[in-house]
Amino acid sequence: LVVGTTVVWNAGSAPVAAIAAEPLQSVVPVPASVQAVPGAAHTLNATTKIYTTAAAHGVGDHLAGVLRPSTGYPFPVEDTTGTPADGVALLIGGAPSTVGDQGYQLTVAAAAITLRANTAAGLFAGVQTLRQLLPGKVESATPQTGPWTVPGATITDHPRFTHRGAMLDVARHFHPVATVKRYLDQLALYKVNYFHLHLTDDQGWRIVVDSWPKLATHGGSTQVGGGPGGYYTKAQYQEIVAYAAARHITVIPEVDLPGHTNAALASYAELNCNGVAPGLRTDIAVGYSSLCVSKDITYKFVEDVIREIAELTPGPYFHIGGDEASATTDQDYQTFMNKVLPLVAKYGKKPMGWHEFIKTTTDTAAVPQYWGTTTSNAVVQAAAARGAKVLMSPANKAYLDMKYNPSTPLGLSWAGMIEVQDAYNWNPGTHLSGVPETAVRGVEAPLWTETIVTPAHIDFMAFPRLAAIAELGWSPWSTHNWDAFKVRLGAQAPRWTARGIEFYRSTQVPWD
Ligand code: TNX
Repeated sequence: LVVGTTVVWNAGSAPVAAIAAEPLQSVVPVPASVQAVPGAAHTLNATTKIYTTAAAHGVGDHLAGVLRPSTGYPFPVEDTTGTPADGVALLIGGAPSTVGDQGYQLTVAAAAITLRANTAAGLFAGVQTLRQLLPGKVESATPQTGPWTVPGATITDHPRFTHRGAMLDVARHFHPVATVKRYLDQLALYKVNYFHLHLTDDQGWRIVVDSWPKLATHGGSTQVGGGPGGYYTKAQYQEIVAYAAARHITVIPEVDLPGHTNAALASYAELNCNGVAPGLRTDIAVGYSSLCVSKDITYKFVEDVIREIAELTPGPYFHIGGDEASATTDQDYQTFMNKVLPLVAKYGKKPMGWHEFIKTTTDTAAVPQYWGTTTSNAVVQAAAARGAKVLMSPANKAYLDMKYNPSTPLGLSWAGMIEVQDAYNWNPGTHLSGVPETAVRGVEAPLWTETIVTPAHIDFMAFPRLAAIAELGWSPWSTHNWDAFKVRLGAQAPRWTARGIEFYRSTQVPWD
């Protein structure tokens, strides 16, 4: 039996080990190496302590926060400088160098559980694996009955790609802070480490910009379908950034430019070439709006917006959109990006954008996000050849807003139907011709929200496909196997149910 990249059981011990160690086979994303250690299971109890290296105290608090509600145990978190002989130890240092700066080594023995990593981020990833080695009901918000037994094992793990992302569109339908936090909690469990927040679009502007206050108060006052919309105050945006950071997730803010800007154009007449503000829009058309490339005030506006949002954003990236600018001429698009990309750098950020924008720059630090539906793209290929790193979000594979099948009640279908197996069966490292694995930064699963209104809608579209994309981003390609994956995925069901995640019960998956 092969789990991860390591052969674990010999035939003689198979029946017993298979029962005792079953959770070892169901971790998503599958770890690089899993070795069962029969007889070394560890059971958490009311006296179990969590010990941490001081610099990882926050990871210890996170683990305790996961375990306390369902177990009812106190799980005190104590700093340590040694190697504790009991409890759960989260230690920075002593991990094999192969785990790098995001991986970890988890050792489960009868006396103690020891997690080692080179960074707090690595420990955090290891904690997500540990969670999944416990029964799914550990995710419950209310006390459950144990035993809380973790199978004996040594797991050595690190990600395939540095960037595992998810995007939420809060512009088409506004999603309040509580909904975003709920999604961040779900993302963390699958080792997603970047959260792309699509803050502005034709139908809504969702963040306060002090120097342009009507963006939020007017531009944020409606949404698709005509509901009341909404926006984040700066404090609320910072609350999201901090909540993400506590889960080792970096926020990438997106201000979509120069198209997808009707909400801004409706808020300030002077941003329009004709000086007339259009009305707010609540339909789902695309490609009709553009900032006025020839006006100086456009760049004052863009600079103010970038400066104010960059100031609130500790992460290194600022996403400038750049997609579907059909109302902007090619020359204007180039002119616009020539002025705007340096502004991103001026405020200390690296530009990321939907892949079209990469034709306007040779800066190899700029990150094109591929969202096309074909397997070759000349502009992206040329960027990769120059040394740019591509973020892969092919719409016909990675878009969480596409319907699963023709009877899916939510979602769009312009890029096709995406069943769970479709979401899983592609290789980010070979998908685009001329964009080899070494030119791929990672993967992102975007969730556009033209039809997505509630947290339950997010759950239904993201689960189970988010888990498939997360595994493509984390697990070594050598582990890629649909028949094995669908069983691991099916084993997530009790976990999702315990968390209140209303997932799509695809008939492709043998749900537990
Ligand atoms: C295309 S993909 C868009 C979005 C829509 C999405 C709907 C991309 C970069 N732009 O504006 O919301 O399709 O699936």
